[in-house]
Amino acid sequence: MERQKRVAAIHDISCVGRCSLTVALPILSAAGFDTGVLPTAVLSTHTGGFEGFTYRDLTEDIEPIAKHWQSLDLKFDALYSGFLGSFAQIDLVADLFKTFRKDDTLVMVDPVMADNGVLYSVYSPEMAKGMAKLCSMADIIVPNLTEAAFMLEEDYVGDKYFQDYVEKILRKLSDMGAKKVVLTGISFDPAQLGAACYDRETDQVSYAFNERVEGYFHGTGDVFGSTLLSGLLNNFSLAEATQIAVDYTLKCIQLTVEGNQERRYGVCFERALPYLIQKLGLLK
Ligand code: PXL
Repeated sequence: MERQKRVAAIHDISCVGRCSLTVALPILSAAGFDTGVLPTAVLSTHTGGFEGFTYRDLTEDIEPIAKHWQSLDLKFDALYSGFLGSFAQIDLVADLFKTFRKDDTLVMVDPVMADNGVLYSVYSPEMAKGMAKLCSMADIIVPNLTEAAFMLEEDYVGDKYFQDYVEKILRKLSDMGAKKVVLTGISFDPAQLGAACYDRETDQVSYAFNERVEGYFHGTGDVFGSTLLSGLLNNFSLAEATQIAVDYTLKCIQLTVEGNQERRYGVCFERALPYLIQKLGLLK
């Protein structure tokens, strides 16, 4: 067997309601990677759709975990951050990137903090400045349009925009520092939903779309991000990996709707894993 790639996934654990680590870990593992986790917070459920969730901020654990990993001389092929437990974690995760980034390490930041024009309830607007700083250190960033607007300090345009707006936003996001940008939740036609990609090295913009299923599906940003990373680490191009992520996310949503599952528990991504493994060319 060739050397197995190792990933560090830096997200919260929401104990119930599939998102963040309960999605990233199984997807990256199924895609063939040795996936380590660095939990940023432990919540009894995610914050969207449940009342009274518990919230344990694990800020104090990040440095000791990173120190121990350093003492083991651990090497990571990818560092993938998502939902952070506190504003203070921005600097700690930035330090972790500095420590563990080697020449061929892929650093992916999903600036998880907002959707549909609003910040998640646990965050204040300063988080956007912090996330912009973290994004400036990444090779690839995966914001949605709301997160992009917050980081660029622009108004959120909702669903009223055209291609020139998306391409301007992609370039502005890349000006912050990341060579590759994937903007999620893009739609120019009510029947289609997908993502826009920008590769600064080639100055190329590309789009990946598939059918839109009406409604809000919790945790799909994490399904998308984990799948995108799985594609990139399996040597697909940015455009190919983005299309795989769009297609797999749609499959997960379709299974959830067909199975008439309660939306706040997240999407049935487990049932679609065989489809993903096939798309990634891992079935020999
Ligand atoms: O899927 C994003 C996410 C991650 N983690 C927590 C969340 C959310 C979205 O609401 O609440 C705790």
